[in-house]
Amino acid sequence: MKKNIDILLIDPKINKLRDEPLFPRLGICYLTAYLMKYNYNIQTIVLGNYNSKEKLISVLKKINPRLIGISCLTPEIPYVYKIAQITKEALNVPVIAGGTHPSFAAKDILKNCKNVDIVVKNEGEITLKELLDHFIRKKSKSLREIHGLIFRENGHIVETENRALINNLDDLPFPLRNYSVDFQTIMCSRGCIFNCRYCLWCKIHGRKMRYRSVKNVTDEIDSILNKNPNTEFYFIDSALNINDDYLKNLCEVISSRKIRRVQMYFCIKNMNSNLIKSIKKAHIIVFIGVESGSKKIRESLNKNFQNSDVLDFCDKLRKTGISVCAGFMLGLPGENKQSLLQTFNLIHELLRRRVIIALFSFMPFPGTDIWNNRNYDYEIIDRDFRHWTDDYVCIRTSELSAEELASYAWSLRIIHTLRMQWRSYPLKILSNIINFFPYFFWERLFHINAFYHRIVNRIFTLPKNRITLRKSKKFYYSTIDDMCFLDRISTKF
Ligand code: B12
Ligand code: SF4
Repeated sequence: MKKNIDILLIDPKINKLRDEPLFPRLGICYLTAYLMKYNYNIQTIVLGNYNSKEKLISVLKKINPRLIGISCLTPEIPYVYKIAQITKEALNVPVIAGGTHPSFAAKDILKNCKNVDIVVKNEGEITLKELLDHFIRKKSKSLREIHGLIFRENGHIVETENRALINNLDDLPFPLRNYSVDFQTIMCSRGCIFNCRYCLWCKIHGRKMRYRSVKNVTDEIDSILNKNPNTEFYFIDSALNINDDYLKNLCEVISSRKIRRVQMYFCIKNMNSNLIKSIKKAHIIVFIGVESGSKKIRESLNKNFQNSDVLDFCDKLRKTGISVCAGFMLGLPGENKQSLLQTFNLIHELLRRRVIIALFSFMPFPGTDIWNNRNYDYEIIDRDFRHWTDDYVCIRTSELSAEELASYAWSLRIIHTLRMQWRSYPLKILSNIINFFPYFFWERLFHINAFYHRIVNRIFTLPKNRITLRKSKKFYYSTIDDMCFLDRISTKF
């Protein structure tokens, strides 16, 4: 006999990057496994698989769950409102929202969308289980007694006490994954001892590090490899090199398994040569968040290291043959031509050391210190969250317009791409010329006038046409009839 589904968890994967497979995000995989441990019947769907309103309605009716849970990142919020509306039309069951955006904008969500009934803040496992106990098993706890909730009651918004963080992560069952994909995110810890002003990780999972035992992580790695030996691992922990002993043990485990590719985030700090050797042996690709070449901007982000620290750190790893990828954000609060030039110069030094560079646009996500403290030098110029993805520039600073920020970012991307090691002969020659005159190119960039910025923007960013770009399916994949009803959705905040 077909089991009744207690909760349907929805991953509203709207902006699908070209190569990103359609499998549920890790948060949903954790929630599913946790609820199953308590014998609840769960189903998850990734919205990219149901790309029309009719299909979604028919799937909802077929599954016929008793509750709906929707995970939500900031750019997804307007779509989440739409999904909530469709689910209410189709089923009229309680709709619960959780995840990064709801954790910080719970009241806005309840005010803006009457179809979302309850918001779960921060870590969701225990809170969601208690919600199911309440709705499905009719256990006595009233909603007011469940920690970590915000909900509507008789027209008023009620907020319950904060949920304590899960102490022993080994108690959590392994996330329920889709093993048909060759790429898995995995986490050994929750929390972060740093407090970068643009970050939400330390806010959701706290400032205190909570580690799984290496044995527990090893068992999970082995169970994944047993099901798919080709799996690549992307460790999403804040900075695994905070704890030398833990990282060393983890490296030993990784070295002893034949893993195709492993990526980890590190912070910039002195590492001893033995640890570096272990990292090399485990073939780990190291990601670091440098964010800016300007000391002043970095300090305002609470990132207190020098450019020389970044270069020393990369030198040490690169000399041992470890691949390093350094991430930068362009258009940070207080960004001006001078800070951009400092960033360009640092990138130049890193490229000489064959460090891979990843460039992102800064976005002041709700809940971050930069969002909360309006004394930072920036002004949001596009308040439509749907646009807050990828390379989009949604702010301006007192010295640079969004158009200028976008075109500097694109110019840097172009130069950076050309400076890569090309195999084809004409590109190789061009790349060598640019490598020879990098300062010339970069400095020229700052003397170019508004006409140049307009042209670059017209070609590369096309901000007003982003939805059209998505529809072209060449770059993006959209869902639910390309959200044809988006015009009617309000994104007030
Ligand atoms: C891994 C990752 C990715 C991977 C996702 C791979 C995958 N399928 O899992 C990739 C690279 C694809 C990615 C893409 C993007 N990402 Co990303 N990503 C992350 C990262 C590093 C980890 C997320 C994670 O797995 N966390 C671990 C889980 C366990 O925690 P969690 O998600 O918070 O879930 C818990 C709670 O939130 C809650 N919860 C979550 N969902 C729900 C639902 C319900 C119903 C309930 C009750 C509770 C609940 O319970 C969970 C368990 O405790 C975070 C940064 C970070 N360190 O958090 C950024 C982060 C989530 N990403 C972010 C962004 C912006 C994006 C993109 C939009 C970027 C872009 N392209 O422009 C895209 C969106 C892609 C998409 N369509 O989904 C932002 C979100 C900011 C925001 N305010 O929403 C973050 C926070 C990074 C940042 N910039 O600060 N990302
Ligand atoms: S180190 Fe990373 S996870 Fe920690 S606060 Fe900074 S950006 Fe966030």
